[in-house]
Amino acid sequence: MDLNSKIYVAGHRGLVGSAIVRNLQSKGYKNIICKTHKELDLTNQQAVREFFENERPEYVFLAAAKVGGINANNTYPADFIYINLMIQNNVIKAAHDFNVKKLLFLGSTCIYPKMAPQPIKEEYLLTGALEETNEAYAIAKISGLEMCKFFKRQYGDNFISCMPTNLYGPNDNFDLKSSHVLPALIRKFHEAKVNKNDTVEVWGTGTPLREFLYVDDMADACVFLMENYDGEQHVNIGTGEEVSIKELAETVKEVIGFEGELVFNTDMPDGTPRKLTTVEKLHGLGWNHKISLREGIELAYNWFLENYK
Ligand code: GFB
Repeated sequence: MDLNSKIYVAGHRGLVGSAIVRNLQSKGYKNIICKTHKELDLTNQQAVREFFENERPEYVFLAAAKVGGINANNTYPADFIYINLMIQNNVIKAAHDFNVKKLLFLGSTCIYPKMAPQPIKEEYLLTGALEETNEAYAIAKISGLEMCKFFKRQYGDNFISCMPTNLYGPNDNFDLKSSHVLPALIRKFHEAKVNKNDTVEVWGTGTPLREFLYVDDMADACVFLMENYDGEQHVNIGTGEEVSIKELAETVKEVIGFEGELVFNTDMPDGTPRKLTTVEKLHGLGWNHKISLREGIELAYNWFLENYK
C-alpha cells in the first residue's frame, strides 16, 4: 500500500473497523473509503458489486461482520451464520471480480476446536469439534478464511486472513445481552458503583481462561499484515497471555473502584474453557502488542466515561 492507495474499510464504525481507520490515518494513508450499513448493505450481492465497480478499491480490510458475545451467539446462531456468510461471499467475490490488489479477512480465535491443545497454533484449525455456543459464527469465519485461501490458490488473489483473540476498546458494544465480557463488566461495575449496589453479577463459574487484546493493537497488527504478509495460512493475532474471568472481573472492579462483591451466575454458560493463541508466527513476522491488559482496561473505561450514553 502507498499513502494514496484506495483503501476500503468494511465495518468502519465497529470496534475493529474504526480502529483500523484511526491506525491508517495515523500512518498518513489519505484515500480511505467507508460506507455505513445504511449506504451499503453488504448482504446484498448486487449492491456490493455496484460499489466495487464504481469505487474500484485497491485494498480491502473486511472487518464488517455480525459479532457478539457468548449469549448473542448462543441465542441467534442462524443470524450469525447467514449474515456473516453473505457478507464474506459478496465482498470476497467482488474483490476478485474487480481486481482488488489485496484483501485482509478478519476472523476470530473461536474458529479453533473447543479442546484444541493450548496455546493454539494456526495448524490446529479443523482438527476437532467446535465450541457449541459459537459454532455458527465459527463455521462462517472458517468458511471465509478458507475462501480466501482457495481464491489465492486457484486465481492467485492476494487475499490473506487473520484470527484475532478477544478484543476490546473504543466503539465497543456495551449492551449487556449481546456484548463480550470485558465491555459488559466495565458497564456492570460502573453502574453498580454509581448506583451504590452491593454486588455485580458475573456469568458462569469465573474459571474459563481468556486472552484479551486492546483494539488499537489489533488494528496496528492488521495494517502490519496488509503491508508485510502474503502467505496462504491465516495468522493469529493476540498477546499470548491469558487470565481467568474471575481475575479479569477483579481487575475491572479495581480499575473502576467498585467496593462490593462478585456474584457468579452459573445458569449462564462458561463457553470454551480456554482459547489462548500462539502468536509466534506474528512475532516472527516482526509485530508485538504494546498495550497491557490493565492499561487497556483503563483506556477502555475512560472511553466509556466520555462516550457512553
Ligand atoms: O466474551 P464472551 O461473551 O465470549 O464470554 P467468548 C467470555 C466468558 O466471560 C464466558 C463470561 O465464560 C462468559 O460466561 N462472562 C462473565 C461474561 N460475565 C459476562 C458478561 O456479563 N457478559 C459476557 N458476554 N460474558 C466469544 C464468541 O466467546 O468470543 C464469539 O462467542 C467471538 O464468537 C468472541 O469469537 C471473540 O470469549 O466465550
